[in-house]
Amino acid sequence: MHTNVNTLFDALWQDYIKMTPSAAKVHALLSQGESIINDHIALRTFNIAKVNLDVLAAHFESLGYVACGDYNFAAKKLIAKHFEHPDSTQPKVFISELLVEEFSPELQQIVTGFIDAMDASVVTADNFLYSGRHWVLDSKTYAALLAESEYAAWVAAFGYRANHFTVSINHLPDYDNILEVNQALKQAGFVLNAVGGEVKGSPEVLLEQSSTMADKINMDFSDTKVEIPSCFYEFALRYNMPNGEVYTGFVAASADKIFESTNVN
Ligand code: OOG
Ligand code: NI
Repeated sequence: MHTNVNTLFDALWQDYIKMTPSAAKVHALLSQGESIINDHIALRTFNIAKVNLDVLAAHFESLGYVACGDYNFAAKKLIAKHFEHPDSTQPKVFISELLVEEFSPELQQIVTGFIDAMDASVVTADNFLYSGRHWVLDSKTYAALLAESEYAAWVAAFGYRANHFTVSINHLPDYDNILEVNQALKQAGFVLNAVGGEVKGSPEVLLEQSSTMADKINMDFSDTKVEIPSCFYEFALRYNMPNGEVYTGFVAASADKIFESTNVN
């Protein structure tokens, strides 16, 4: 486990920009040399005891993070929690887990095989949250998973690492609203996730979000290389609650669409 929040996020970021070359460019475009505050990052996993949401969360809880919200995505067959740090300038963390038992016996067998192949010590190692994949994967197995669940295929291919970082628009000096951010991104040639509209959420639900479509990388499967979606970048603008405090939760209906930023098509 890491002993310092900043070194953990630095390591997650370094891994993330290797998987997501466009993120470094987006970061440069929006920051204009200033620092960027991350609203949150997200991680994905399977709900198998050795690697489930709680196992990932323990790495953050040991640094002072506390579970704050529960989310359910029935159609995608996954659940999620978000975690906050007492220092509100630290990124929130959104962790989801796939409900493996709700899928076909074939998918269950494939995923169980991956997790069985992992040494138990891997999940408590300092670097677990940016350690990537711990199993052999061929392109046919990836395709079989993809046919049932984009999420399952993504975790199978990329393993343990940040799925996205999220720019806090509230802390961007040069932008007042999410439409301006989206416009700047599109003008620079980045492709936004348009599922359900480019802007997810509204001032009424106290959170507006947008995201790029994931970069495509040439994945080295055990049999061949295939271009597949890796990770994406998200942008979030938060509004104040009636009591004057900023809303710190997530919005399931919006999150449901954000997940699709790693869809193959
Ligand atoms: C998480 C999608 C949800 C948000 O901010 O609502 C999310 C994922 O794609 O793993 O990040
Ligand atoms: Ni997110």
